[in-house]
Amino acid sequence: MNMLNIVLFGPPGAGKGTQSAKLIEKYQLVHLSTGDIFRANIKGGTELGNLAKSFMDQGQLVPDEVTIRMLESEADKSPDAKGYIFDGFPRTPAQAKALDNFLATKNTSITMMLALEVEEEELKKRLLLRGQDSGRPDDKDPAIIQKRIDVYRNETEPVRDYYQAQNKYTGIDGIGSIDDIFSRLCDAIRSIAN
Ligand code: B4P
Repeated sequence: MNMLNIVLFGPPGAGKGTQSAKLIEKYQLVHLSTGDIFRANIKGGTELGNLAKSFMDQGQLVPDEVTIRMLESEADKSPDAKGYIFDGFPRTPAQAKALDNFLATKNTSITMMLALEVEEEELKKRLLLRGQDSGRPDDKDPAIIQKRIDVYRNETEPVRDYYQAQNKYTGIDGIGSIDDIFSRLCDAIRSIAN
């Protein structure tokens, strides 16, 4: 059986983490969130965590080399997966190329990119709201939130073109209730994966 490998894409606060939680349950996929893995390392006080924190607290991307190595070792922990949801990865074209090469060594590939589309004002609102009780330092400061959005526009948006060139890109309206957006994602998966 072919694996179902989904890149869930979108700006900070678009709902990637929120929708991933629902998708992994429905499709029995392995969830690989680079943001979550970094935060777990920060909590555990590991060397990787300390390095990641110095970038994340500034709203910057963690360097590609570190992120790619970490993602691959995390994916290797689930060799029998029916598929993966890549949440917050790839965030640069170099990460996207590395992911293609990595999956090729497993005789599989990305099935589709689903890109959540949400405008900037709504993103800022959601992140500041989460910042009130999540304990995430990168959600508390409007200047850091703006920096993350700028980094997304400058460094991450080209990843969309990378998948568009492979005919794997689908845009999804990311405004509305969490359940409505989830239905849109499921409809897209149904029409593409079959
Ligand atoms: P991430 O952890 O990926 O965080 P994020 O972009 O803020 O998105 P997240 O998934 O958490 O939020 P969501 O949209 O679900 O990255 C954090 C940092 O880690 C990056 O800035 C970077 O430094 C580093 N990093 C991670 N991956 C990296 C990589 N590959 N390369 C380099 N660096 C990397 O939700 C946001 C909020 O909106 C939530 O509070 C949610 O409840 C709310 N929400 C969701 N859906 C909603 C809806 N429909 N309506 C209203 N609110 C909604």
